[in-house]
Amino acid sequence: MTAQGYVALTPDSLPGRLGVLSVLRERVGPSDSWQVREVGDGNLNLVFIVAGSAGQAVVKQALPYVRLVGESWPLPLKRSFFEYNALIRQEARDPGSVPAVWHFDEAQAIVVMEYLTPHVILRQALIAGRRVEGLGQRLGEFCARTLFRGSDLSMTAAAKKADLALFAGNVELCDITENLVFSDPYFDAPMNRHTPGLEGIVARLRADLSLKVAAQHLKLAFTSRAETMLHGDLHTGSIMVTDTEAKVIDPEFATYGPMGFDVGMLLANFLMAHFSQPGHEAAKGDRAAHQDWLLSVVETIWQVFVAEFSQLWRTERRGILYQASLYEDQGHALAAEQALADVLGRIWVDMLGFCGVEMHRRILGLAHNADFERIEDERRRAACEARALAMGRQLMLGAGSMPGIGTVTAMARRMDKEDHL
Ligand code: SR1
Ligand code: MG
Repeated sequence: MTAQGYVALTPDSLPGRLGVLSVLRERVGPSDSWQVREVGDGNLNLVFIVAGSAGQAVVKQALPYVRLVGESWPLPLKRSFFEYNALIRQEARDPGSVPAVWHFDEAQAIVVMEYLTPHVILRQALIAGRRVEGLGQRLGEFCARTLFRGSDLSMTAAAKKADLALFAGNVELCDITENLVFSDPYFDAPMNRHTPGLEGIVARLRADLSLKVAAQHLKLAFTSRAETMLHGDLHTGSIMVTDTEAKVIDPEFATYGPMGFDVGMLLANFLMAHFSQPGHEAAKGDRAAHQDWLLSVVETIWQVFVAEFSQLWRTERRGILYQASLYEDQGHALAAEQALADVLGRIWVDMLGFCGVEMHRRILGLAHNADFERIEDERRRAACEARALAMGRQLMLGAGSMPGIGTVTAMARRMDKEDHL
């Protein structure tokens, strides 16, 4: 027990401790009917599925340390508070995009929410070669709606500044991103690891001075440009899917940051899924169609993001930035369109850089992706990872001169045929 009375749940203790919650009794049934399983496979938290006579629920509880590493790396329970606050904002900004939150207990760092079924983690579906209908559309909309509506383009100045202050407290989770994403991959940091066989390309990347500079420019953007409320960890392990639906989970890394961050992280994870596919094929080329589909999702996410963001710009721009009073109301609607194109152009360049840095850290840093890790043959895994590393470098250094999303997917197709080891 901590000083504040926090105690980690176990499957045995959960019914006795949470059975008093009326929301759980109504949704799941009386606690003597509950079956509890701990299913958390992420890097940080406990996740329980509670099944009873009336239904099911998820109980997520933060641990006071990083689960992936152990008690030697303490991590504050307050991340649960940021997750809860991000979830309710995402629901308001893009209704139906996240699981319904039923209860929050700040002292115990517990969020009780809807159990998504028959959903699975998107990353596992992509590794298995499964497709999700409408995935790019849904994720593009989610990014545009949450990023636009969480910013000074939409919020009142007072509400935005209050949220800026609230999420500024998420110091320790931002610190993880600041170190693990933007710095550790570019030197021999203690927690780094990589697949044997990558030594040559790793040495070249770490000796690439322009790349180190680009990574720190991106870190500067992340730490200083509080443009909107980010999900903060939008990878394919933070999305649950059926064959036709996608929901976004796990926004505990939420913070105010640059618009391009979430989209960049997301596209990076689809590009890594693409590069990992040859490692999962049973016969040569049997994942080619799946690779094409993954790249089509990359294109759709970006295209839908642009279309939806533009639509919101034209219809919901009620914040303090680029006011209609300055443009449309003065007969200068064209200037508003010019400003939109400029803003999207900046998001595009940022997005490509964040995309590249995420591809590097998932291969060179502490927290790797199952897409690659699941490839047992190390030589094969290294060959796939080397292509992703090369593409990440190209995105970070070439971000300012990439004309469109088709260039990105064309580059991924070309690099997939090259040997970068
Ligand atoms: C120590 S936490 C490592 C990673 O897991 C989370 O999902 C974030 O991606 C973080 O960077
Ligand atoms: Mg997570």
